[in-house]
Amino acid sequence: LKSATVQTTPYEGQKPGTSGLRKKVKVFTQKNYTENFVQCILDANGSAISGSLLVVGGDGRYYCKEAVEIIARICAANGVAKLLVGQNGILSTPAVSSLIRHNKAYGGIILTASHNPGGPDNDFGIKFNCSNGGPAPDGVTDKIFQLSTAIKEYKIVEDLKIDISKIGTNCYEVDGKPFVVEVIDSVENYVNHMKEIFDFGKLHDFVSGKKTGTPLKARIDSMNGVTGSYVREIFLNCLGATPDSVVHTTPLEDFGGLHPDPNLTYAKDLVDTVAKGDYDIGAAFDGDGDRNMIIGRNAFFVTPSDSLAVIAHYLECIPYFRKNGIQGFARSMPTASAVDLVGQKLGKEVFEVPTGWKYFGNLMDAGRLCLCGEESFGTGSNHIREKDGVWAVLAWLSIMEHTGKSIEDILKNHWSIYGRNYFTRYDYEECELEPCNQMISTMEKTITDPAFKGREFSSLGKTYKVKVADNFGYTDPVDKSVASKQGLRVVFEDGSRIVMRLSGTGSSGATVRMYIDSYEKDNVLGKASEMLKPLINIALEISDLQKFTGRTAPTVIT
Ligand code: VG1
Ligand code: CO
Repeated sequence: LKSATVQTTPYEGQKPGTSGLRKKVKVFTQKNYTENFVQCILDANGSAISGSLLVVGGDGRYYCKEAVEIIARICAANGVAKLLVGQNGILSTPAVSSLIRHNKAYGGIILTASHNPGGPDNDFGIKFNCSNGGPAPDGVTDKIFQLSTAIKEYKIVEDLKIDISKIGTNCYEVDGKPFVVEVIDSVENYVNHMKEIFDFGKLHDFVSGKKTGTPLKARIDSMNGVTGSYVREIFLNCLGATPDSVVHTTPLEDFGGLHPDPNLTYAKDLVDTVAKGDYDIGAAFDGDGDRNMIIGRNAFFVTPSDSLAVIAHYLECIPYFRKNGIQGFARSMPTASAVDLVGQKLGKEVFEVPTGWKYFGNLMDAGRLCLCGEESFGTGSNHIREKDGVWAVLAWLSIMEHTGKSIEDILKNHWSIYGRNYFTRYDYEECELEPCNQMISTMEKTITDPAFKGREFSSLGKTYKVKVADNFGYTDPVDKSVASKQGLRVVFEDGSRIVMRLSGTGSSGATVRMYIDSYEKDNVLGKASEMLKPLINIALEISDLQKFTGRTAPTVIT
């Protein structure tokens, strides 16, 4: 086979966001659009690409298979030595991270728009991960974007054909050099990795009912996303769960029309079913398998911020942490600070990073971080460099097995020790971009005015006094790289916080995210929506959100 050089012209807007480039499928299918971006990923890595091993796969959404073929042809022409490709192009995001690490690959290309809907009229995405298995840092994504604004040509092997439906090794000769595509089982490596981390023997006895006499009553909902194949193997075959414990386990190109985002709005079917039925645990994942939602009996909701703190508290019941030790913890800035309290008690470092998993990687590589999470249903550890939905459910099952308690009792016990961070997030999706930019810049001016500090805001009989307010900036403790303007935050005297930022994962318009966090030492059994009402009113007042967006209510509340 021979490579060819194709002339092309740049496309605007190939700027990776919080987690890769995400656009409508129709944008990616424009002539040379995908080709340009893939060539820029390779070019951003310079000569290291020649002779390299890359992992390629995605969440199975519409256009994944076509994209795998394009990537293979371009990689072949650019001197990549070998690709590991998931069968049918299927690999969850955590599975790619694990494969990169286990195979000491140079990196990986992940095809997903995560929790965004799929199908011909919806979203697609491409993300590059580095040799540590984690999302490329800002320095690399900035370079990819710069290259995309000036690209003139890409290299491709037009005649390269691979059957990615068959497991096996395909060898080619390209420009006189060998090029190999190995199509691998999508789940095997990941499942083996989970077996090393958790005590599958104990979990089997707990889930199958050998320990307690009755099988665990679970409803694990893959929302027609990529986790289906992983969930069937792990929960049914390895842990002996009853067949009806898992639902929506066939990955579909359009996720069956579902919005594969595990939260109270888009996983409503799960929440309603668990609320009505007889279940000990309900769980859901997003399209690419890195997010998780955990609910208990009667659909008792575990906020992701609390989930992180509880796992931190019980880390020692997981063999991986007994073996490797417990380093520090971390959370993204908008995430409620429940885990900080566990860190304090255990004498561990706790880091606060900008939104997006890429900021955790350096700390993990430096041996300072073993567990981290985000309020956006992301939880994970240093076993890989992505958040990991199935891992989170296995962690929760380990805690349930270890304590013998229900999810609700585990949370109530946690709050009685540490106090409770009430938390909610309001999303205003698909707003007009310009007014949202104006809202953020106006609010930034307001809150960074020196007169703002010390101001008092009152609503529904509660008064909050401003302690500090800024646009969050972060200096990486390891490589000292700086990320500025990562979200507006107003912190009050009692530690309560309002955070406001624009989403970096949408494919059209703007999504405003408003995060409200309030800590109570003793009053821990209230209703979050009631407890947070005053602060929500104050946030709407300070931001003037209604005026700028024209919205009187959010599209999603969690
Ligand atoms: C959102 C979440 C963020 C998460 C990111 C990627 O980003 O808020 O916490 O890391 O999605 O998650 P944004 O910029 O839209 O707020 V996923 O599951 O898309 O890989
Ligand atoms: Co995701």
